[in-house]
Amino acid sequence: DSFQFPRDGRSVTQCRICDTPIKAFMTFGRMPIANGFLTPDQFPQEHFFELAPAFCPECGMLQIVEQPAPEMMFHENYAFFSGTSRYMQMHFQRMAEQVMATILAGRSDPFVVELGSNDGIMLRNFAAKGIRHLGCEPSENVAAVARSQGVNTLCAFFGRDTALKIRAEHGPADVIQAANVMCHIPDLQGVAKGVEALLKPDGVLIFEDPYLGDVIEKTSYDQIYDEHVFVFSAISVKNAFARHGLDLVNVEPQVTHGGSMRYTLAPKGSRPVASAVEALLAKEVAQGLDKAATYDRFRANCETSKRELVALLTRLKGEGKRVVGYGATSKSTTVLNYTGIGPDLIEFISDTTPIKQGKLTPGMHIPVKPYGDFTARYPDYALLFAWNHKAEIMEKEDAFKAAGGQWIVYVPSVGVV
Ligand code: JHZ
Repeated sequence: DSFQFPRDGRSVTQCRICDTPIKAFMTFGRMPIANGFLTPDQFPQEHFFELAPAFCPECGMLQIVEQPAPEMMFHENYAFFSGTSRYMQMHFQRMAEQVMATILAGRSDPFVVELGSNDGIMLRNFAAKGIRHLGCEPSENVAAVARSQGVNTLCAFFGRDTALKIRAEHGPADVIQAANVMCHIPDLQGVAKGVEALLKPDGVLIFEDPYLGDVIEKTSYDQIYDEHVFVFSAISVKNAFARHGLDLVNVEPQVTHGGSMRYTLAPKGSRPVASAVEALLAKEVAQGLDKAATYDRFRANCETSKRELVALLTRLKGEGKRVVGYGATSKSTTVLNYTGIGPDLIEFISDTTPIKQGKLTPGMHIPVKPYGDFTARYPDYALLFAWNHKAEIMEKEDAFKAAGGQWIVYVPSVGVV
């Protein structure tokens, strides 16, 4: 048994969705809180848990065995602000426009609720059109930013109680949305019950998250960290929500976050099921997402990726090259702690988020510095931890290339580009 770390009581031996016994197919080892950027005086209190994914052979849900308590991850010092990417701002604007043009079209005084609304990056588009909306966001600091921009925000975790409270105050919702949030919530059943309580009979639930098919295809194992308790597929989403009277009625692939899927669900029988749903379910079976052997291959691919990244950085260090990280992402916490790459191999990580700057990365304690430190003295190599924002970043980093700088990537494989 590879589990050598104390549990905090939130680990499971049964699938969180269907109670089937599950067992981790690999371990990424000792892991800190992915967004737990810290100062040296906090080192003694740093929390670690074992990051180990498991696959449920019954309902197909990929999940981590142990997840730290939600309050350890989402609080008044939450470090991730959605608005840090300009492309993501455009993505959510388009998503909001699509919802307004389709589901909300012709409805009088519709009401939109978003779970995990962060700094209001999505809801501000509804607010700007005077549409009734409410964000439900447990991290007070990001919620405050949303409010300051005119986005109505309730600081709370979402479940049946919160849903009933919202309904009593605002009435039922036409649309409930969530982007990069649903896969964070261990009590998916509780969310489904909340949705049941809040949604109109002709309403829809729309959410998107990093997609398991992409994670497997690209060995993007860094999508697995404390906040991501689940990595969804159409198979697992369909099964999980069918238990709560919701049909999966549409699926739309997204390029965001390294490959995501947008799922639309509706009360049973209330809407036709798009042909894309059957097509994706068949594709997932062809890709083997429903088979345990697929995850054994994934583990082997992770081990190769780890070996190659450590070898590359070790070689560059031997050659006296300067290597700096680009984007102190949540994902990088898994990469750094799994590979054991620390400040000896990476001088610092550049990040535009003020709350992360001047701190050290969780676990491996690499300094995080403002973007200006990157441009002031370009390194020989920049390791692209924010690889999901590659298009946006490449567009603005011509000068780094022109100065002879090179990019190190590790998804879909380790290399220099
Ligand atoms: P980014 C977070 O994951 C956490 P992360 C969360 N669990 C989740 O699911 C996704 O978001 C949605 C910086 N940056 O988006 C900003 C630059 O410095 O990959 C961010 O700190 N320069 C909720 O943390 C980080 O990189 C830039 O030009 O993995 C990107 O983080 C850009 C574009 C970003 O999410």
